[in-house]
Amino acid sequence: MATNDDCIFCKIANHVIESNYVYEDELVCAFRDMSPLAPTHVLVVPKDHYESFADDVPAEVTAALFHAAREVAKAEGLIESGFRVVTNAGPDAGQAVSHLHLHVLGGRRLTDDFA
Ligand code: DGP
Repeated sequence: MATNDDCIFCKIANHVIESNYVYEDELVCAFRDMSPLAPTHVLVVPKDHYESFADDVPAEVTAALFHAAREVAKAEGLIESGFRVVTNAGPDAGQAVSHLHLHVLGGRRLTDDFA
């Protein structure tokens, strides 16, 4: 697995285009969503390209994504108040960017739909 030259999240995850990063390790990075739906709305993405969580994502990448989501929640002060981790996969989920990403949302009372 590698990066996709046409993918915006590949470019952000590998610093070809810089963003507003809040976490980074060897496998994943996290940056603020450009259209936030909550006071904290951070995207956690792998550095390698996977279309969505429906892909054959290696277990170590899945673990790194969820580890990063928790680190983001800690750094944003959401552990006590609560937070949501969401991933959209495919058209029925409304996935807009075809690079696997977790949304980490918090900082307000979240409703029963996506956000
Ligand atoms: P989804 O529907 O799950 O594919 O959500 C994609 C999210 O990505 C959406 O909330 C907006 C965000 N987004 C799209 N392009 C960019 C970008 O170039 N930079 C940042 N920071 N966020 C982006």
